[in-house]
Amino acid sequence: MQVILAQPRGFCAGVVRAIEIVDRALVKHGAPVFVRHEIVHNKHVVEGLKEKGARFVEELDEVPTGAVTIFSAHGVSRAVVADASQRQLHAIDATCPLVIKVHTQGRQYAASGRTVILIGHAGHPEVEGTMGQIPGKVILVQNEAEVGKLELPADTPVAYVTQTTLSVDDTRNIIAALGRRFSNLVGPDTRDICYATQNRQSAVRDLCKLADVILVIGATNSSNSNRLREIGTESGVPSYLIAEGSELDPAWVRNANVVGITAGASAPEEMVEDVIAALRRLGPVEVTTMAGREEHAEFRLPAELVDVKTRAPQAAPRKPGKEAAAAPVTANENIAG
Ligand code: 0CM
Ligand code: SF4
Repeated sequence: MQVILAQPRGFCAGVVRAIEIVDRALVKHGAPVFVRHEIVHNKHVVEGLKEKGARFVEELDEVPTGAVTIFSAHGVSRAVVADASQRQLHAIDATCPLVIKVHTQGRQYAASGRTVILIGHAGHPEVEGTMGQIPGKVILVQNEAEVGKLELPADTPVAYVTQTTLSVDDTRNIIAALGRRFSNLVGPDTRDICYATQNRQSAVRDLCKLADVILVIGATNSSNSNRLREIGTESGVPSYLIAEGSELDPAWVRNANVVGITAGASAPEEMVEDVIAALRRLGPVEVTTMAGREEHAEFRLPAELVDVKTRAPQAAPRKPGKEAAAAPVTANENIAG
């Protein structure tokens, strides 16, 4: 069996930064530090941090007054920030800078008097955070059908922003539907979809041309990971989202000559290795990495953690395979500085 690994795959700069923030906060302040929501959507990451003394909560009322509390990479509403301040928590913000960028953009659109539409998935923590960061009413639109149901005059000044981890193709279609519905519409096109999401979607699309089956390593609650599996399925290649090797069903790969593997932005490379080990238990496996885009993004840490040294960094950036071809970085990668 031939295994081809997508390039890029796995951890993005926002995930590396968020995990590093929890690690450094533990060193600086000692255990426990509290984390609101899974720091990123991956149970292996969460369990690793729990072992070091992090405690994960869904709501701030589970956190003792004054405790160190980290907001997850997905961001929080202004109500959560205010609640943390009222409870005198020592809040540290691990929201990805690319999510913060969407918050800022949404606030600017609202301040200019436009009705703001957020394209995203209901119930996702990033959507809850972004809606709660923009003053006034923000209308959530999840698909083209919902655009048709909007009860606003066609000449309403409207602006849209998007969740960072959407399908580029679906989002383009929703934006086109908004363009047909409103005469005065502004927005970032698909540029709110982050570089990591876009790059992993392009890579899996390329992988689909070579593979008989696609395995996406990631969690079922990870939006960007789900989008990778959808692209595989839409390309006509049987595609499965699994967290680790134990979830591999041998029947999926029984007749496959080429298995394509990618990983969501929150999935550790160890889990890719775990899945390859599970494939090896079924028979001989030859592993190669596809040529693809190299990523160099690196996001600054919060000032209070910059000089803190961790004992064992959990999230060292993965070195691309030597087959990977150099390619220019995308625009929003450059905000890393
Ligand atoms: O947003 P999504 O569900 O894809 O989150 P994740 O934790 O799987 O990936 C990293 C991020 C962000 C924001
Ligand atoms: Fe940031 Fe994109 Fe990574 Fe989310 S997936 S943490 S938005 S870089």
